[in-house]
Parts: sequence; structure tokens; C-alpha cells
Amino acid sequence: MNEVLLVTRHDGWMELTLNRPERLNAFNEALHAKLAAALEEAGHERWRAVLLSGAGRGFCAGQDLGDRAGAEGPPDLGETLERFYNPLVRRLRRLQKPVVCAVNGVAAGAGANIALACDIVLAARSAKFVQSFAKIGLVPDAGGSFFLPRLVGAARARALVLLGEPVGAEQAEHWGMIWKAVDDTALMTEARALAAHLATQPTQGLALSKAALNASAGNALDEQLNLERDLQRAAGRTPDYREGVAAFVEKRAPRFTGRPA
Ligand code: LHQ
Repeated sequence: MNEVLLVTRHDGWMELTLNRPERLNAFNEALHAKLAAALEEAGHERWRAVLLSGAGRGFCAGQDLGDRAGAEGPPDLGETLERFYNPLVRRLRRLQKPVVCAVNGVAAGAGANIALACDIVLAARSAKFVQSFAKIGLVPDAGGSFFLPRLVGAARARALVLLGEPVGAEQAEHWGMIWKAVDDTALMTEARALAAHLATQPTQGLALSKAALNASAGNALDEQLNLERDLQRAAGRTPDYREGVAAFVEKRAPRFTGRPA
């Protein structure tokens, strides 16, 4: 049987490829389990960045809608979220290193929202994002009702959620839903270069920056100022801060290790 998740270990960073191309990389339990295990491994100090992408012509079509064929009675979709999607979104957000997402093709339903949960999202110009839940009587999940309005604003989020209309990569960039639309043929080269670059950067500082941005959505200014104080205190104690300042003063390129204080 084909591996449902391809894991490629590069120099300091991991590349994770959803690999059910015949189902546009829709999630089943096996894929959830493999991705959870890979993200667990990605938490290890030796990995300093992660790249998530999909095999074939799609990024991810969300939940595999054929997965429960033949099951009796109405499903408990809340339990599916509790067991699989919510832990996945939390893992991506809490991972103490940057997660780059290369959206190589259509990202639908939970697949779209998992992309939005990543830190830096690149998308092939031909890719599109669809909040397809409305088409099958569901509500946006995998954090979509949290991320989408914060990224694109309330008016666009409401229309996208209620209509389920696709948004192309360029529009998504224009709206601030993603970082960048990239030519299809350049996507993976650019995404890999970005992940490789991030893996040479001050990992602890990036992790603390990610924590600050994660908290910002729910904090008032005073709370956020206090948090910045605490995180900066921690960042100022890391070897990479010392190295960054030394390299600046000595007018040379820094050699960051990513090690904790
Ligand atoms: C699929 C799927 C798919 C299985 C394409 N499943 N096979 C969370 C918790 C619990 C439960 C419920 O949900 C959730 C969150 C969710 O994610 S709900 C939303 C689930 N996703 C969708 O509703 C999207 C369904 N897919 C589509 O609307 C289209 O396939 C899109 C717009 C993504 C792509 O359209 P096309 O480019 O025209 O491709 P296609 O429809 O021809 O799909 C290609 C193949 O992939 C096809 O199989 P076949 O054997 O006919 O070639 C599809 O059946 C299969 N596929 N999505 N989610």
C-alpha cells in the first residue's frame, strides 16, 4: 500500500506530503495518524522548520467523504473534530518552529483551513481555496471560523463561508489570506528554499514570535505588551540573540544554531 504521508528529512527541516492524490489528499484516519506522528517528530530540536504540501493535482479536499460509507445512523462529526482535526490545528499552531504550507492545488473544506493554520502559506497560481462546508450542510471547521475572518475580514469571510465559492490563489494573496501566489512550476522550489532558509534562522526567536502572534488574536493591548516583555526576555537569553548581535557588530553573516538558552 502507498504511504498516505510522505516524510522527507532534509538538512534541519522536514517535508511532509499528503499522499492520497486519487482522493485529492482527503483525510482519512490513517492520514491523520501519520501526520500526527510526523508533527510529533517535528517537535524535536533537530528540526527547525516544516513544509506541508500535497501530492498530485490537489492540496487537500478536507475530510474523505467516502470514509464512512456504509456506517449506520448519523455520524458524530464533533467527535471526529475532537479526535483528529482539533489536535492537528493545535499541533500546527503550537509547534515551536515555522510551518510553511505549499498549496499545490485545490484546498477544500478542512483542507483549506489546515492550510490557513500554517505560518506561511504559498499557493500555486492555479490553486483555489473553497469553504465547501456550505455545499454539504456543515459549518466551517479546523479553525476556519477563527482564521478566515481574522485574515480576510468579516464581510469576505461571511460570503465565503455562506456561499462556498472558490477563491483563486492571486485573490487569496490580494486579500491577505495567504502570503504569496507563485507560478505553478516554481511553487515547490520556492517553498523548499523558504523552509531551508527558515531552518538556518534563530529558531527559538521564531518560536517565541509565533507564540506572540498566536496570542495576539485574543489579547488586549496591555496583555500583549506584557506578553512581548516576557517573550523578549526569553529571546534575549538565547545563544542566537548573542550570535545575531555579534555578527552585526563584526559585519559578518550570523551562524545561528537554533539552540535554547
Ligand atoms: C474526494 C473528496 C473528498 C473523498 C474529492 N472525499 N473523495 C470534518 C469532520 C468530520 C466530517 C466532515 O467534515 C469535516 C471537514 C470537512 O472537510 S467537510 C468538507 C469535505 N470536503 C468537501 O466537501 C470537498 C469535496 N470535493 C469537492 O468539492 C471537489 O472534489 C473539489 C472542489 C475539491 C475538486 O473538484 P474537482 O477538481 O472537479 O475534482 P473531483 O471532484 O473530480 O475530485 C477528484 C477525485 O477526488 C474524485 O474521485 P473520482 O474517483 O471520481 O476520480 C472525487 O470523488 C475525489 N474527492 N474530494 N472530500
